[in-house]
Amino acid sequence: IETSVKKTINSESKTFNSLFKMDVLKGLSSHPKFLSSKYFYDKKGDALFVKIMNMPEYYLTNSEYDIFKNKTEALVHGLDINKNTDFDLIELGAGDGMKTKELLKYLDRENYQFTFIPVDISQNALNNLETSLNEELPHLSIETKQGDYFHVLEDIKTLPKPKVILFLGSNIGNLNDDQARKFMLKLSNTLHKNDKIVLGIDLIKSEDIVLPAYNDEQGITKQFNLNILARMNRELDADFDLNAFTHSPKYNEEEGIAESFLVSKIDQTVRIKVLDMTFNFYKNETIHTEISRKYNDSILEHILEHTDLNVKDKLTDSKNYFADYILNK
Ligand code: AVJ
Repeated sequence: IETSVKKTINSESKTFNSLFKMDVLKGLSSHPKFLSSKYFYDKKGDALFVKIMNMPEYYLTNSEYDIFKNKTEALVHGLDINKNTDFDLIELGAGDGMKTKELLKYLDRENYQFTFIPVDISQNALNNLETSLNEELPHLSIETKQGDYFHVLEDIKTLPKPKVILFLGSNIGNLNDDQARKFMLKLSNTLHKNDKIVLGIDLIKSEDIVLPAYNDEQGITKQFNLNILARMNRELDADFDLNAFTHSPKYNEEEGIAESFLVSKIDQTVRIKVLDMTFNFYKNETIHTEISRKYNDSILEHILEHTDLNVKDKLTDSKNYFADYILNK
């Protein structure tokens, strides 16, 4: 394995690429098989996710946009920012910034002093965001940061100014509760007293609303899920036949947990050249690719239990589908 690992390292993302390899090896050697949803987001995956955010079934983005567009003043009020002090506005998983732009425009108009620091795993998404912000808000001070949330927190910790952290879009929902507790604890420990977090989470609701968001008519979510196989073909020289797998989303309404799987349609063997290995899939075998957790107040309390964070405010959209919580350290 060592030699083939070395051979394929590409200069741009050395560590990332070898992490991908190690994670694929681990996930496809496990029973049941799994792959991390963070690997959806390459250039193709980013574009598919933008399409997802624009689909009628994917209510999450519209609901949170409703809050950012129509409750901007309440949101900024909840953040308790002193207009005379410089602060850092850090967004974890910034994506295309559609919702955040509403907040940025407001802060800009009201003469708040701040630097916007969008963090994303995708350099491609950051480049697109920086370009569009330079056009729309030419005076905005921006510093992009590429990386995994967990790793980026180390850098954020050393920033001296007061901070507002945006963690929107129910991105936290890709973590299971145990991981979310650890993450929020780590996040809390990177903050100073009175720093704020805006945590956007999807609220538990019925299956007839949630499931279509992960199983749209046009099949965009299916392509998004399959992109993880396509990405292994591209980057790890694998030979996955995308037609030999189906997209299978599930939602448990009592727990409020949506999950996505890829299911092998047939008995098959796939070769991943870069790992110098083959993997067997039996008919109907699943690969778990994503969890999209939904929340309520008590689940959130449980996740924040051992942190120094307190819920200061809760803003919801007009349909009560989604909530942005303001947390105070
Ligand atoms: C970006 C993690 C919030 O789980 O709803 C959308 C990703 N996956 N459709 C979500 C996603 C399938 C999304 N998050």
